[in-house]
Amino acid sequence: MTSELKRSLDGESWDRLGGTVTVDATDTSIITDPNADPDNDDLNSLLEYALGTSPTTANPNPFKIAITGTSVEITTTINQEADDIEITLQSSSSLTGWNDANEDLPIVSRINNGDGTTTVTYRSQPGFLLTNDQQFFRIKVTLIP
Ligand SMILES: [Ca+2]
Ligand SMILES: [Ca+2]
Repeated sequence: MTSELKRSLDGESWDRLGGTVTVDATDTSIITDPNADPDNDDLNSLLEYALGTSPTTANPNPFKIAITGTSVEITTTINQEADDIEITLQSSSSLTGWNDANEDLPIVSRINNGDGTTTVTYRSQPGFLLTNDQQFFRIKVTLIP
């Protein structure tokens, strides 16, 4: 993966550049690496772009897991304008292998937050926890070439 993200000064938008990274000259918080985490909030800049959070302001991780009875619900924000990435919810029972979780946890709602992000909710069927004693979840973000 190469650095392909540009962040505008207003913090609102990113633009895809052809394999290079630039930032506005007056922006001192240079974003040069999608794997970097300049605000130290444990979200790298690619994730921040995908989730619609600021790469230069530490923010709580928007990826949340909740349990209701025997059902699992996962919510996250997604950057509506990021059309050059693919976001996949994945699960694992042992952290050694990951599977797409689309079938187990389909998207049940999308709420437009009015700020360029959408809150997406994934939810399992009731009983999911009865058949899966241990599950880990992650959001996988891939830059589309
Ligand atoms: Ca960060
Ligand atoms: Ca951040």
